[in-house]
Amino acid sequence: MNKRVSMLFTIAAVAVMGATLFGSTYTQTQISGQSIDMTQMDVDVLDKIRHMGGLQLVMPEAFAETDCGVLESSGRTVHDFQLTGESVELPIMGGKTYNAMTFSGTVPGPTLRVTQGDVVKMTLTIPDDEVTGHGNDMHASQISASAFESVNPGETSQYCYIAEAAGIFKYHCSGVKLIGMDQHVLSGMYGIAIVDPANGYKKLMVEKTSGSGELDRKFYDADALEFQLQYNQLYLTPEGNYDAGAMFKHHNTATVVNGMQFGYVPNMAHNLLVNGDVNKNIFVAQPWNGLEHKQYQSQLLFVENDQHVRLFIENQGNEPVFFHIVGEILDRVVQGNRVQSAATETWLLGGSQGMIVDLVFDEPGAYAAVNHDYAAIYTGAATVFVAGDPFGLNPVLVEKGVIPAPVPSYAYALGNPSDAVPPMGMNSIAHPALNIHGLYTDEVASEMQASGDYVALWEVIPVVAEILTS
Ligand SMILES: [Cu+2]
Repeated sequence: MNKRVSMLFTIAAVAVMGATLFGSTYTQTQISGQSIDMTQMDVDVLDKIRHMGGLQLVMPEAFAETDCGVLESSGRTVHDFQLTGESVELPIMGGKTYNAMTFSGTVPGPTLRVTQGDVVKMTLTIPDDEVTGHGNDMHASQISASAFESVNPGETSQYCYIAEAAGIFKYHCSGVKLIGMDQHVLSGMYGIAIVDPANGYKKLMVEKTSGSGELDRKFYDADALEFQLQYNQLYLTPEGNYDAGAMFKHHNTATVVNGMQFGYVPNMAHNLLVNGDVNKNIFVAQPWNGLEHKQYQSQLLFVENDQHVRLFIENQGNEPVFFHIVGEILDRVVQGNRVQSAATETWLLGGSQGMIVDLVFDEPGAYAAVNHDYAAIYTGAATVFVAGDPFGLNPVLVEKGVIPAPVPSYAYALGNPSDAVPPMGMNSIAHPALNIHGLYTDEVASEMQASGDYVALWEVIPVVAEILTS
């Protein structure tokens, strides 16, 4: 291909990229003479880009180039964030598997946590036996997109940046020079970076009425018990392959939270504790009920009453998230490091948008965090929090010797699911225990078990059940 033709293809490719990814202001006229029909906004477009050999980024160097050497010796704290790109088979609801793509064998990928002003050194390694190249685009960075180049199997690449803005930020695979980016992200290659504000988080104010007509303000320390929830969709063929046609039509086959449909609902152990029978379900849908699911067995999120809880929430997907907690009010909504709302019922997240929700669970009970889009709820976006001891289990658990004394949350007996808990930050309250839960490969789950930092509930529950039923 001569230089002139090659340049035309690049222009056309950029036009198509703009149209395909960002909603087009390009018209057929503007790219007339090219072989791509812009009225065909479907899978064919991606196929044509593929046949052209990918997209070449020709955008100007809009942001300052960063150099790892300079940044590493800048005196700032440096975080070495290493990821691998791995295609693996992972389970979906209903006993089948799908062809997932992962960062480091987990969906979502590992969470990066830094403080505003720190340097991030992002290294992506693609193993020799991986079937495709991958890239990594971290939304916490502000560097030329050309830094997110594709990395081929058997290669390693890195870039560095200063995390200048506080907040929660998506990171995701950028495909092979943008080819297949949709497939890679919607098959599991996404995660978050949490950038803690340089001066820490703010204390939480909750308005309370006194009953005598006066308004009271209750303040909670900035330290909070933290969770992370990442929303996404799966678009799959019956064989478990990515279905681009379904994606273009927004016909998702599953709504996932941290990679799984209904990953945080009761299981057989909770049935036993509450109903005295492992087979008597306490929730309408318990697809990951049995011990045989190991790291995939559903687990609940346990919090104390009157405790400051901080949720890091990211919409990784292709559909909006109407975040709501059934039975609770979102006491504060923060985006970046700015308060957006307080005492609100629901907050909307568009695609690739995140927020920090601060709240206090006022009464003992079970609360479902949902994407308040009924299609999303019914296809997987229901996550159950249990606050305090709503089922009156403390006396039983103490009497049977499972716990030595009454506890303020069931996390002291069962732990909280590891994939829903971010790394510790500057205002984090440590969870009493963490159990191994998540869309992890068996290798990742065994490494976690071997570390001794996590509880393997599939081994502990039979022992506890024995005690409770004896
Ligand atoms: Cu990828």
